[in-house]
Amino acid sequence: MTVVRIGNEDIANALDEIANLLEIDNANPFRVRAYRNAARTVRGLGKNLETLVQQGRDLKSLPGIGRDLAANIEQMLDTGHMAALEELHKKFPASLEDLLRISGMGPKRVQALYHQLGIKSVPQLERAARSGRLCELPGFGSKLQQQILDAIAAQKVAEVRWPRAQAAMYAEQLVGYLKSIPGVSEVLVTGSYRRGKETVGDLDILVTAAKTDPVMQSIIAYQDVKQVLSAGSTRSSVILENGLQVDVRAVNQQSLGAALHYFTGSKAHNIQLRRLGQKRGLKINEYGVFKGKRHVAGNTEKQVFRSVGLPWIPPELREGGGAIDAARRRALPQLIERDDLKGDLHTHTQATDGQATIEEMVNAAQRHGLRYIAITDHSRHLTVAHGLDRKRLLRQIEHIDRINEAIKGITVLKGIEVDILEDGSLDLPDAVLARLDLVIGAVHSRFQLPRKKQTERILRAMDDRYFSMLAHPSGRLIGARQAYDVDMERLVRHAAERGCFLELNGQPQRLDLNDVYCRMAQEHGVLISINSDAHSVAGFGNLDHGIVQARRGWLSKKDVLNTRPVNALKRLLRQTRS
Ligand code: DGT
Ligand code: CA
Ligand code: CA
Repeated sequence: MTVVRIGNEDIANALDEIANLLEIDNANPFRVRAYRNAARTVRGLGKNLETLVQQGRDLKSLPGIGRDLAANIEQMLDTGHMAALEELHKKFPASLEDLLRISGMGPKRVQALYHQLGIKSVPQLERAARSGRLCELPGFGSKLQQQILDAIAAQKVAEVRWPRAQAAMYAEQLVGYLKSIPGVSEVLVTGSYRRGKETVGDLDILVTAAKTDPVMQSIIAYQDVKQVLSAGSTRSSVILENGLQVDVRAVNQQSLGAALHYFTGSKAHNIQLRRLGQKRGLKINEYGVFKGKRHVAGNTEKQVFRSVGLPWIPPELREGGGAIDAARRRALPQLIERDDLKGDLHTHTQATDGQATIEEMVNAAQRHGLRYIAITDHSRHLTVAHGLDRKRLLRQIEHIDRINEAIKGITVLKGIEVDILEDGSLDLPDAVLARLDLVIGAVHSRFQLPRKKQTERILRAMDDRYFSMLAHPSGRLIGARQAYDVDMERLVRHAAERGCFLELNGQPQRLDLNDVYCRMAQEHGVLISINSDAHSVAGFGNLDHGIVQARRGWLSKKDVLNTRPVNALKRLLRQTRS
């Protein structure tokens, strides 16, 4: 019951990372070796460093651990971070460490690639290898070049992550199945899924039951299981037919809150919280909160947080990035919820590439509790979607006017998703755009423009007098297409100065703005619109995904444009034109 998960591995990893980055930095080889030796010592220790420190043991007495290293380790035990590592992180792009994870790539090789060819990321390495440029480097022959390409290909297969919405379908089925097992009371999905990450590596499911054996037997017998990785009395791992891994753990009721907290993670968050516990003489693990051997809390998550003097932190914020600090200062945001949304500002109809009529979309929006909906079909440049030209758009405008006269309880706004052309101009003349309530600009072509050109293209589009909002601002499609190269901070700043809005597109493959850029927009006071981009009546479900991403971006109701009542919204839209 009272086993502690020891952070030795975390510490050793940090020390190794420092050694790698120092080596890339051409640091003194003795220093590099000191970090590597220390990592090895920590790994082979056989005793929990955390416990040693608690017992007052001097870390300097360990082989290969001098004063500086001891201080580094104690700092990590204390705060969850090592300042020495953070300094190095500032110096090198994070993507450099991805290079080190490619099999066969040590720090020496990465150092050569980085300093001599300016290669900083796996895609850059792949391009260089394909073009044969790697052979220019001393020590890099054509054989190694091919090995690198093979390793990159293998890594792509191994690192499949699942879009959350896709994993959700499997999670829901499995949860239903587990709930139907006699004796099972709670079935909860934890891990990155519960934190709302846009992709998940695997599913982590927590079950409470009177008896755990039948649960474990049932999971292995689940019809969709392809392979059993491990099967124990309280924990099993299986792989489903589609390749998705599922870890199932059974716990007893008095540990439920502690287990839910632990397996929700993130790991970085768990480490930070455990530190807080230690300062109060508490041990926090997946079984509970302990004072000595006494179980003092753990039935509910709230209790776990309360044991360290904190309010409950929403899972979406548990990434180890400042939520605990905010909680301590009682400054956690009141995160936005689905019911806060009053309308949807990005939808498509049969007129272009949608599947439903305007009327059908409006009815569906009403069924989803919305008070306004903007019809924003594509513009003529997007020929694959049969984009609207001036004449067809004017006809749609009249049609919407007639619908608004006839309908009650919902307002239909007239809009367009207009292509931003390569030179930054919009795909329809201002005289037509002026007739609309809102104009959403979007990039659908020339994704490969260099950063400067791409950025200036979009800035110029924003400057159009009738531009209201930038759709899916980075253009990425999760698992399929990288974001185009653009200076997002400049876009955000410009939106703030220009007084226009940014979209958080709720399509599960887009979810773009991502969490980081949501926070950036919020800091600059740019309102974000959470839109479904629905292409059918079923598409309004995307709003739920958008909300999860917005919560990960720390957004509250006030930060989101379409939480405003229709009159306030119309005023804000008009202001973008003044
Ligand atoms: P994923 O599956 O890659 O999308 O990310 P997670 O966060 O679901 O990670 P996973 O499935 O490896 O583990 C689930 C949770 O269990 C994780 O968020 C925190 C907790 N956990 C796992 N390993 C450790 C560990 O070594 N130390 C601590 N403190 N927590 C851990
Ligand atoms: Ca997981
Ligand atoms: Ca897992």
